[in-house]
Amino acid sequence: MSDRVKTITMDIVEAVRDVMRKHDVTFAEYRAGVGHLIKTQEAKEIPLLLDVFLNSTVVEIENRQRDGSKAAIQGPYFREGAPRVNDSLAIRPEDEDQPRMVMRGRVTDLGGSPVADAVIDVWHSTPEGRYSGVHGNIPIEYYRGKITTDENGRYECRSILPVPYQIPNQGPTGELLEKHMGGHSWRPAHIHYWVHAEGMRDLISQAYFEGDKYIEDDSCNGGGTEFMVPEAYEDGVRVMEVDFRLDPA
Ligand code: MBD
Ligand code: FE
Repeated sequence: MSDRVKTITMDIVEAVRDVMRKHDVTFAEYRAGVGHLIKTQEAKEIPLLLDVFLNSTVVEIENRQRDGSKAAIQGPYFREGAPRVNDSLAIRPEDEDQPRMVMRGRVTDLGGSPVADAVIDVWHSTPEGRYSGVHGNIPIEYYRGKITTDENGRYECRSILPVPYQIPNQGPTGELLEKHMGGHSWRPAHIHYWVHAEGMRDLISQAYFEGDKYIEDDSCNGGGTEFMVPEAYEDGVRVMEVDFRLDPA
């Protein structure tokens, strides 16, 4: 028995009841809502549906307790067990011609001292906006990896350049956003990060690319320009310089 589970569950139920009363929800509408959830379950989109609407709220709560770099939404497509990588993520043979980026930066503590041996899980989508190990049968080793910081807290790793990204919109989540709510299902192109280091608080973050029109019109409420990286190139390769300042554990 958990008081917290009980209290939060009852508060959720009461909040939903208030909404139903406010809008005089009918039995038919109630049944339609249940039907939508059943479809979402059948399409395995419950993580997607919840993250579209609620992931950003967990982030907001978590960020009240952080003095260092702020967290960003994680999305539903992190997977355990990505390979350790050195200078590049694995690139699919069919993506060899895609433009490249280099991800680099420094991990420090709140005082600015380097954090060596931090492990940064990075993951991003394919050019068609799909994630390995999740969609279709893209092998999980592509566009995911664990990068380790050196003795100066620095990391550097290459990959292809992500592009603006549409969350899977052929299922019930897309139907809700587009057809029933008149919105869209786009997100800015993004890189996901999950930084782990001994004695430090984990940090889940993201980076966006300056110039992307979905940064401030994100179907997932992804934090906007706070996570935008200025446009810079080195030998024609987009440089994504992102530093992480970690709170203590
Ligand atoms: C994603 O790739 C994502 O990053 C988020 C936040 C939601 C859905 C899909
Ligand atoms: Fe994502």
